Amino acid sequence: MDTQSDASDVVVIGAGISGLYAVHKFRQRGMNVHGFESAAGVGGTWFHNRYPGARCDVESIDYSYSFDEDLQQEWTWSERFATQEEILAYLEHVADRFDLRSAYDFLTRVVSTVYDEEAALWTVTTDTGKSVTARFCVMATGVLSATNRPAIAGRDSFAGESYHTGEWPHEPVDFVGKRVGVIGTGSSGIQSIPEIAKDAAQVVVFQRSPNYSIPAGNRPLTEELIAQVKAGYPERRRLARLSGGGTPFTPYPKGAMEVEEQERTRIYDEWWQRGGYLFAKAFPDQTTNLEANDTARKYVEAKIRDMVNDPELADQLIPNDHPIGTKRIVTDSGYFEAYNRDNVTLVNLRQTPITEITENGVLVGDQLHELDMLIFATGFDAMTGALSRIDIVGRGGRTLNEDWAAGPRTYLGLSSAGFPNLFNMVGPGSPSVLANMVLMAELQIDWIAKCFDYLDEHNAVSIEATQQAVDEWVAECNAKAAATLFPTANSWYLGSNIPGKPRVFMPYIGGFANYGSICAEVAEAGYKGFEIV
Ligand code: N01
Repeated sequence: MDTQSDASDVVVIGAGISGLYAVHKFRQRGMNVHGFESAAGVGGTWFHNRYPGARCDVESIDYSYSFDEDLQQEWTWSERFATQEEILAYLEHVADRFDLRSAYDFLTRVVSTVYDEEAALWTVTTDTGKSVTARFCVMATGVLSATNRPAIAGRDSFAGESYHTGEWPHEPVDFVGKRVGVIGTGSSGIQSIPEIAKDAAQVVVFQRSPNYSIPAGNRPLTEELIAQVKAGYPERRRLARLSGGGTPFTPYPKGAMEVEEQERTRIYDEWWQRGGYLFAKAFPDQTTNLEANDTARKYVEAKIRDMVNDPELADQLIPNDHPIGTKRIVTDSGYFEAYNRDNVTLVNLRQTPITEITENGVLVGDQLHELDMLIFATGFDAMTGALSRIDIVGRGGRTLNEDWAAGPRTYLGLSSAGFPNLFNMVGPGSPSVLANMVLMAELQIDWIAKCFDYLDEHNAVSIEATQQAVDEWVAECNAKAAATLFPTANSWYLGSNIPGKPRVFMPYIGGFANYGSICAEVAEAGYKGFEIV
């Protein structure tokens, strides 16, 4: 291992959507930016999640950068919901177009970042022995990037091929003629199962909790539609910024219980056609009022029963443990219909849990499901996992892991008390996964860049959230979540999928537009709630 030390103005950790834009924006300010990325290339989530069927559930025309008009005019999406491959090609194009790769050390994992109070500098150390000192540190480490392989007995003893959807190999995986087991029915499992079933001899789905999933209604984008979108992009982006989730859609103006059943069904039909997770937003009270939620749930249950031929199987595929929308509704292509195939079998782990994974397959009760391949679609240590794997040491030797032991504690999701000049991107305390990640990242990075301008104008060395601002923001985030049905679901939003993780609703659920206004007001008020030295 060679040891080498460098100095920069700012270190950006991660080359996904937020890291790439951070590098570009900070360089535009004339800053010397050093990036680190553990993968071999750019793309973050879209570099790693190459499993069959992987697509984004936000429409391609919205899930793209807005910061450069030429970029958004030049790039043309081919489908309504883009594949992983196309999104990765887009991010690679952005990296080339703005020469972003040159900022990065790839295949380099950051192991620690330590603040030196006297020098007011962060020292970022990596697994290659290289370290960089910088005034600012931007954690663009991703919220669904630390994979979770649950500690099922015998987990590593399986002798066949084994993959995690979030660490999918770059070489093609051949399913033809194979018996494939899939553990997990979240978005990754639900997107991949129908694709795998097309080639595999047999697919055995090990389901612990059924999930709501709604067909994407994916289709190629016509030239006419593309021309229309490109002509109206500024307005489309404006509406997205005024919305609750960073896409240009607003719910029906009345609550679900304020309209007659016929009108309610008409609206559900309309939002069903829109496809996917957006269905949770048809009515403004759908995820705050259980009675309203029940109407949405019943509508979707009937649809699932229509799609699955065997009524008993349909029963097992319909969730009964959470209000619809309080876990991310999956956006699928042919998931429920896949169970009508002869080669797809459901194993209901609520009836009989997995006993152990063996050399030959998965033992459930006393039945061994013999497999050639086992796929873990078991998700992520979401929102905090990637950060917790880095030793982040702030003022007075205080670590972020200690500070967040009972759940993440931030002001605006951006900053934590005791960690000057360290910014966290798109994470807990921000709308994060509840919003369009691309616009979310742009909002925060633009805010940070303006903050850098302010610090320069005021000859200031550092900025840090005050303890009081953090306490108040955490209380605000908790209050916003408590006013919804979200905390009633055992979701990864609450860390419930990771044994021992504190049960705290992590994203700010007050809406993307509100969050943007709050951040702007804080800046206009001279960075209210921050201590600037
Ligand atoms: O992960 P998940 P994911 N034994 O945590 C099961 C985004 N995303 O990768 O619910 C048996 O949702 C677990 O069961 P349970 C999107 O935001 C988006 O699928 O804990 N099963 C669950 O079924 C999404 O929400 C897209 O009972 C076990 C599954 O594994 C997020 O990423 C595509 C188990 C994990 O589901 C995460 O999705 C992909 C065990 N011990 C991802 N442990 C798009 O469409 C876990 N499970 C854009």
